Amino acid sequence: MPEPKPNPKPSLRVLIAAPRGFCAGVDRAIQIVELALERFGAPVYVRHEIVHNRFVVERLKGMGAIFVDELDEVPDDRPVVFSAHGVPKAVPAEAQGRGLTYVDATCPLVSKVHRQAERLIEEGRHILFIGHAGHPEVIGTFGQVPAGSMTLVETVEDAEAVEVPPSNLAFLTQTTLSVDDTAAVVGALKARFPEIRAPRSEDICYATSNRQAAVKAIAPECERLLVIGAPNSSNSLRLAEVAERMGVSSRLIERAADIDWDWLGQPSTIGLTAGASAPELLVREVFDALRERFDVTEEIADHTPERMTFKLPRELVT
Ligand code: 10G
Ligand code: SF4
Repeated sequence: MPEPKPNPKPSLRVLIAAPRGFCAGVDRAIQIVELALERFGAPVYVRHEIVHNRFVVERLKGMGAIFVDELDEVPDDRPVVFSAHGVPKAVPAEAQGRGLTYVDATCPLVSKVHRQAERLIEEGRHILFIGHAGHPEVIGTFGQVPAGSMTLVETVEDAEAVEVPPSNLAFLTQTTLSVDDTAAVVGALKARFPEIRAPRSEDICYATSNRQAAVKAIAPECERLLVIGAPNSSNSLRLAEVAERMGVSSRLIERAADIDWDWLGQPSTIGLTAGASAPELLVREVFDALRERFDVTEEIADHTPERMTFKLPRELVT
């Protein structure tokens, strides 16, 4: 009797979005922690997750980083790194007051928004800040200006209802928002306050908008989309949202073990992408898990090549 043939695996085309994964600010922030560990030895304290990814955080913990929520958990004689999302001014001020050694890993594109906020306040304007309540970047940006001089606007409804002085207004935004939702909120603000001052250039950063555009480019061909990213990662959540709005059922997963195989079913084409804080290693891990169950064809859908890099803080490279 001939051996029964094993069932062939079903075919699956995987469209891998590009760009995806680490942005220049995340790359820089992780390097800062690694360099601080080299320069100062372990332990190096990090205030808040350096970027919103458990895998990245665990790896750095393994190298000797200790993650804390607030500065009062940092001993006087150890260095501390501030996360890529930025911190209120009070945080470096407190570190200075205590004589702590600190390195600021705030992304330069977030710092740019901080400086814009300061300038607008110097001009006597009130700022409407478009962002998500409670996110560390929003807390950091509010902490650049005096209390009461900035008002949070999360939605079009907020923009239509917000009560602020009618003149001398400006708006700024978080860097990791939905490009489409933000355009709608800005539209509502401009309809109510035609004179409102807009930022000189878009605050939503290149990495956020490129990753959303890359998902939009592949979504029409996909039956499902997997986004690798953490549940507290704003930019990653936005990627799943973009696809959902185009009618493509999407799931945010941290690792391959999170794939819901019943939900995935047996599609012919799926999309795969990763938020700005998710390492490429996890993309390969998910891809390998797909390969165990499917006969996979991989296609990289390169949308907008990225060449952005940021300089490291001088104190770590000299
Ligand atoms: O998308 P968010 O802001 O939640 O952060 P992340 O750590 O997931 O990704 C990198 C983006 C930043 C550091 C915020 S500018
Ligand atoms: Fe910087 Fe944009 Fe990355 Fe945030 S998402 S760290 S602003 S490059």
